[in-house]
Amino acid sequence: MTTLRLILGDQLSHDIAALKGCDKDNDIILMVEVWDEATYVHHHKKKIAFLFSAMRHFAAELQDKGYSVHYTKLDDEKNTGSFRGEIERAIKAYKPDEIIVTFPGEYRVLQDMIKWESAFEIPVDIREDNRFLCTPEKFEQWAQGRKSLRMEFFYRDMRRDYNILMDGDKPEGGEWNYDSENRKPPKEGLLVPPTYTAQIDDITREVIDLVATRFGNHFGDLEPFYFAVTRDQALHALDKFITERLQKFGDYQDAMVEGEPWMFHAHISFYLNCGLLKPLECIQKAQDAYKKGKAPLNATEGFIRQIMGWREYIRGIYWMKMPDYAQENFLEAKRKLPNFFWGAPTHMNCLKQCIKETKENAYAHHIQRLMVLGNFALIAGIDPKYVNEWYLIVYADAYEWVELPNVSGMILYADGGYLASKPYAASGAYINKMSDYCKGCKYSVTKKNGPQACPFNYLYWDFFLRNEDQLSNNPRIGMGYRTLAKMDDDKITAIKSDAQRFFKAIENNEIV
Ligand code: FAD
Ligand code: DLZ
Ligand code: SF4
Repeated sequence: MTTLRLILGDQLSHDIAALKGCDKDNDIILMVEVWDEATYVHHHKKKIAFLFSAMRHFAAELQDKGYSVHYTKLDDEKNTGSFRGEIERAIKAYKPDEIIVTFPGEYRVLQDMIKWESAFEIPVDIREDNRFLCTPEKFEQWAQGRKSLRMEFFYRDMRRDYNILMDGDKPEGGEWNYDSENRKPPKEGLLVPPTYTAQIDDITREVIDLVATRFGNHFGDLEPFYFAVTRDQALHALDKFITERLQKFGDYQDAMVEGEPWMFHAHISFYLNCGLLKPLECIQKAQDAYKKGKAPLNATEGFIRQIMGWREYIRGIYWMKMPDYAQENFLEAKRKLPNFFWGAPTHMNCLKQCIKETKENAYAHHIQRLMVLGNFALIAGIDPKYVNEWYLIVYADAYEWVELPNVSGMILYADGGYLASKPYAASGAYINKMSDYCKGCKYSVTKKNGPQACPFNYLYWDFFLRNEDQLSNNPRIGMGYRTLAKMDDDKITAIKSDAQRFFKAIENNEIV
């Protein structure tokens, strides 16, 4: 009996479900680089190079372990360019009795997979993805009967279930969440350790050349390339975070500094999401550092909450709410994405820096994604479909299961508050407090109106004015509407006219 076992580009784990029970003498492992996956959105060049190199290294590791791997490279002459086409070719070549796959990370791929059994007339076993800490079924049970969901309660249950940072049945230190200690602005002369940098080997070099030739028109810088592409390297990157950055992760979690793209974050999302790292090992390493007195509780809890709480919660919402979630647009936002998101010039220094770093690294840290880029997309009323496409393209860690709820739910409030209790709208004052971007900006963050004023200031109020019907009855933003009610007519007129001038300028592709 021969089984064809398909491993996708974001399933690079040696204990992935599709490999369980593999008969090395008879079974074939199929891995394919396909044009369709690299171009259904035009992924960042660095993201494609990262994934193809990690796939090739993973295939070589499997071969070393004695598996028979059929690997299709992108430029193989007979490559059909799609999962379906490649499976069809493998069926002809190996005549398998069964196909085994692991549950994919995107709804569109699952819809295709579900049809393979009838299309190929071979049993297809789609196995649960064993790399997550909460199954979609368990999440749905947790969510059932709750009117609105809150990550915090889900996270507490996960801490209890996995006995992480627990002191008996109480949270370690007495609190579940130490976020109030995690909002320090950056101070002058903060020394940020460099991020992990891998050496380029022959496999990665070949992939970089391939991506340069075949995907030259995609957004983003291909080189310098420094991502880990094997599990060993990814484990080094994780250890480097635990020993060099975790200490300050909490304190400076929300801080942004010009020229410091990495700050004290972990830079492991790309490795976690493609399977090179496992969530529980990251959590346990952080917990061990805390127990040995090498990391404070606010940092350890904050880091663990991101992985055990947010990451699992986001995935639960995705699978529970798809396919409708992708169409949500509660605020009826319709504007196109301004050209500066693709690198055209802008005078807004915060956006310029975050987009420049995104282009260079296929990475921006959470607060840049949320409070600069996302905040702008929200208050400028950009259509969720364009914002989702952008985030899915530009970040090396982006797959729809994690990108879509973060964008539509967390930043755009497109789901009407299902995921987040209020829109994360902020004026320039927040960006000025948490970063040094405003120092180098053409606009004045203290000016509220007029051509010199920081656009975030008037767009913020214009956002609340535009969306009064949908938002004014939300108790968590009542304060904003009470402030608006006290503004005189001249102030309201100035806000609206500044916003109109700004929108007109971006529509005309003027530099704003
Ligand atoms: P750290 O800040 O060091 O956090 C540690 C880990 O926690 C991350 O590696 C990640 O696995 C997890 N994590 C933290 N926050 C979240 C979150 N909100 N959702 C899911 N996991 C989280 N993350 C992605 O992995 N892929 C995406 O496509 C993605 N898109 C995002 C879009 C927007 C608009 C926002 C606001 C956030 C998005 N995030 C996404 C979440 C978060 O920004 C990234 O996980 C994080 O910046 C990755 O960098 P890091 O590894 O240094 O994370
Ligand atoms: C993102 C991506 C890219 C760029 N290329 C491939 C590929 O050639 N082969 C592959 O198996 N996977 C690729 N991926 C990851 C898939 O898009 C991902 O597995 C699906 O989106 C499901 O999560
Ligand atoms: Fe951004 Fe406004 Fe500060 Fe300029 S002044 S960097 S636009 S927040």
